[in-house]
Amino acid sequence: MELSKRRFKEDFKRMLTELYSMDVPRSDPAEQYFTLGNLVRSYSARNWSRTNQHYLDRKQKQVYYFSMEFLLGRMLKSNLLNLGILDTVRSGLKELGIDLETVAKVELDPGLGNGGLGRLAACFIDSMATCEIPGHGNGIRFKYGLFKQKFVNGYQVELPENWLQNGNVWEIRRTNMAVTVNFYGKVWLEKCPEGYLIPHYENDSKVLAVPYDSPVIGYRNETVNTLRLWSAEMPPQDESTDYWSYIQQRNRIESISEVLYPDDSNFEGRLLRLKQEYFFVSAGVQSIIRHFRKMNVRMNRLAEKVSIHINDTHPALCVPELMRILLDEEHMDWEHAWNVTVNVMSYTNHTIMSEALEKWPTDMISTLLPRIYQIICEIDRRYAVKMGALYEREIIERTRIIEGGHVKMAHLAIIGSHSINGVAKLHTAILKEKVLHDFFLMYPSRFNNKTNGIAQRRWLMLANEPLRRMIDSKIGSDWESMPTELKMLKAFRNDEATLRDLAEIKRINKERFAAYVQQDMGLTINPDAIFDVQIKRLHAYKRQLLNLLHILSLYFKLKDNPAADIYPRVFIFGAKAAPSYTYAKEIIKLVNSVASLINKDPDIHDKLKIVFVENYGVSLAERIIPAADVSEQISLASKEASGTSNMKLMLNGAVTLATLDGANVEIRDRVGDENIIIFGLKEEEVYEYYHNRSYHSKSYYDNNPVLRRVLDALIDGTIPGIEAEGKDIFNSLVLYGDEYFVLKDFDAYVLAQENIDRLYRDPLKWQRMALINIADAGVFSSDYTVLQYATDIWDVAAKARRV
Ligand code: 26V
Repeated sequence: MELSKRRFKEDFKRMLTELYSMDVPRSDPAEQYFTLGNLVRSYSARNWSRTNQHYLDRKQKQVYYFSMEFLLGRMLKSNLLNLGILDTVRSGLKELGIDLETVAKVELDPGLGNGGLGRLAACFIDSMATCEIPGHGNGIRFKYGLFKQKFVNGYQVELPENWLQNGNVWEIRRTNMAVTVNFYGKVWLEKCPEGYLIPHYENDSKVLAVPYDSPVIGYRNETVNTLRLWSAEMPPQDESTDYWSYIQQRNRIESISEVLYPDDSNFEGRLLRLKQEYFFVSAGVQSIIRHFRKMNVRMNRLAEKVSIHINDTHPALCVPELMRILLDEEHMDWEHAWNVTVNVMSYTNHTIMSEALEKWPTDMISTLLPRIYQIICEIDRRYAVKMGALYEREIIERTRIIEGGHVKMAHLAIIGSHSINGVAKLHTAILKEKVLHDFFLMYPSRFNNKTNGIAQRRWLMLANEPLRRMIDSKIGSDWESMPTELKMLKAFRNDEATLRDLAEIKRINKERFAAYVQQDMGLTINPDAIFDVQIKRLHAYKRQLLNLLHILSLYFKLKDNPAADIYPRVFIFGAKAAPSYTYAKEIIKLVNSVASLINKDPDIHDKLKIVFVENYGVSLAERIIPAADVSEQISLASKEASGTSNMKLMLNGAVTLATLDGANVEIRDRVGDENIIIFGLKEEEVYEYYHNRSYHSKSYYDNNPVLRRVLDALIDGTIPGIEAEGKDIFNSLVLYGDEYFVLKDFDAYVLAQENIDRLYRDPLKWQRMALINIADAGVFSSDYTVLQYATDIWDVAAKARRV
């Protein structure tokens, strides 16, 4: 938008007076933040309503991205950037004596997600608005986001994250668009005079779903899409309701949108979680249908106008919910309704970890959602009949939705969708060949790959302004809307001045992070050291342990020979563990204990430091990623569906140290073997070991003296404070089979790390690698990813210029 500095300052002062009866000199950062937020909203208001009107007038097909999680991060600067007024506002505020950074920090980071899946959803809605795809987010307005992590004596402690405590400037409560969601009760079908079967409900319990809409502002265009998050409330009561039972019932209802479940690794069949899933699915689908009716198009053409995307299986109940509406409210016959439903739905799989797959007990679903359960049974029955005529019985048994007293949500999503995608080439291949092979045989054309992406606006333009300026000065700013243009940077691969600039920028970012660590943790780190970064959820398959065992091996090397030639390193970890995931929490304690041992050891000087940041999330990622030299992507091959921090780190000039897993494979294909460090078992080898049961971790302990010494340190008192944890971890690796091949990959990892040490000593060579990584990161923009979804899956129009 066009905005002069003068007008901005006037607007700002006026808004500050209107909202707070306050003038600039006396106002505090919180007042300034809310003033600015309101101003941004008012600037985007007209385009928001125009966008909606435009979609409706042209009856354009709409995409609804259903996701339990949207891990947005702070929105102030992102919205200013997308409106094209970041610089004007920053300098206008400066003239008023206000620092934008101070103001931006007032915003509480809305952590409405666990990790990759939720952050992907946030990048996608940003990219859909930017690419002018009519696409909106649909989710839950959790009162509490993912827990706040504290370390107490090295242990993770979880605290509530009350992100709404000061209000949320971005949202609009739309009471008039509330819908009712039904739970429990009895249901039976009766034939009505027109011949339809009509469901009758008795004793059901109703929840009011109230939408809160936030604008999703496209980058420098006129598109403003919507993120709709639902809040559970008590429906209006009649006067006879008893006061105390009212309060009790209200608490029960409001608990539905109270808190995000923090387990991304282990499925637990919690009733409240099932309520959450149906709650936002039913509210979302109902509101879509309500909106669709305004278009005056017949319901059997729904799929021409609406696409619903199921982000992982959490919203898989979209399938029976849409069926319910089409059958019970629109009186469509089953075949037509099913045809419409399958054409509307598409599904993304985000994990092959079997323990994360959702399986709900049938009695839980039938009690909580009686009508939905009937419909699921009928979908399952018809599936078995139809496919039973074509395929062997075993295949049908393995692929049915209801089996062994459970409803398998992935099967429901697959059978009910016209498209099923994985999130990186390797992941999709594993789905087709292994995990979902039966389904692939039956529905080969439904399967497709959509490699994940990231929003370069947040992860480069906002997080790394020095780098953005440098890139602009070298190749202009076209890359900002066409990220593959970053490849033009390669023209500078042998330009020493550019490579030195790049080093200088990295240095500035490292100093900035070091200052934060000093201030926040009281820990001094040396910006000349290699900053080696592993930031992601704590999970055994991601192998933070492998990283730690290597650190211990360096530690012992230095203890034996303080003069050993090790390039100084700062190892940076950021990770939350699911509160019930004991093993992951033990690893946190171990890393913290090793950190306090090494960081305090005078023999080590400045050669090794470990920084384990507390409460890793989007805001911390924005500080750490620009300061990273090395990106640790060391999951056991086949286990990480894609990874997205790998993309963010390469975009900021870190060199990737990786196994051939997830999107690392595609990163390698882009940058070439010279610009990435690959090590470790390959996916086929992992499957071969599984197949032959031929991996025996203990022999690595027995036969490798370096490894043995490192592992013994877990149990011999070398590391203070980890008795129980050290023993459990030692046992899991040495005695209980080492499920994720940590010991097997140890040597290869150590060699790869030695290679990093060597490469880093040649600054120009290193910076050239960094440059190539930045230049090749453009394809991993989520702009391209959503455009592929738009064309291949959703069949919606996008803005041609960006293709
Ligand atoms: C799963 C569950 C299961 C139990 C209940 C709570 C809960 C919450 C979240 C999840 C999601 C786990 C799957 C996930 O986050 N996958 C990650 O998705 C990223 C985006 O596609 C991908 O880059 C990561 O490799 C993948 O681990």
